[in-house]
Amino acid sequence: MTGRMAGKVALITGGGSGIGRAAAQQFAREGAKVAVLDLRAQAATETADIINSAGGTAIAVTANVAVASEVEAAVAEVVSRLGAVTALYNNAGVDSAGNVEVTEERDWDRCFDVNAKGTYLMSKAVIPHMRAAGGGSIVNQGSVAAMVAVPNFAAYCAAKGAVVALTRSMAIDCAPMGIRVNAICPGTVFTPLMEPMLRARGDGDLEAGLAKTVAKYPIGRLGAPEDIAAVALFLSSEEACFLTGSTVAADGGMTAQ
Ligand code: 1HS
Repeated sequence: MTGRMAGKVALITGGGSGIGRAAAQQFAREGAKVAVLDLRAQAATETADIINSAGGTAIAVTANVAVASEVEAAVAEVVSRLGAVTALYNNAGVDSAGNVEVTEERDWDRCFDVNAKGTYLMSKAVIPHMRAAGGGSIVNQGSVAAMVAVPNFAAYCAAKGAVVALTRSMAIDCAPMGIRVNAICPGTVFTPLMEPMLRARGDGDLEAGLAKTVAKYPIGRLGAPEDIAAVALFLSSEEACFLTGSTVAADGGMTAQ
């Protein structure tokens, strides 16, 4: 199938690597013009270059999603270069380590700033353009950690829970504007974000940490970035026109147990 995103302008945060890069490529392949936003300019540029070399249309923009002025400037740049954003994928995220007792305040704040506040700030900046364009789709990155407890991941569990609750809130507020808002709750995907957690779980041994983690997944493997990107693509396309306020588990059965 091709052209599922024809005529759309997609903005993907955390597009410089992992799930965000896979999503940027899939959205572009389906005809979207893609803005790849990342904190790391070089990573964003690399993703945009990959897409442009393959015949797609992409631009790179740099911003910290947790800083309002940077978000506003980045969205203004995207709108002036590509047009109104009609598909926003709030994918950028950071993790945390530790239970409540050992979590440092600055790590708690960073986790909420990027995961929860970043989703709020990006959506706040994009919604006026989306509404003026007649509607669109917002996909927020939740996590299985919003649905079940993950040991020693307190701030992350809480921040992702906030993202899922915010998704429902935005969905009902944005429905009259023709904007659908859904969340994906991925299970662990082997990306740079997850490597420290996996290593710690294996007491420093990445392979051991991976094996322990895979054992939690009935499907017998961790996710690939492309697995999650495909769900984001579906939710952003017209095929999902009756979905809003939904939380889609993309977790190989992890939360079905
Ligand atoms: C990707 C993600 O948000 C992971 S939370 C950790 C879940 S698990 O792999 O330890 O079961």
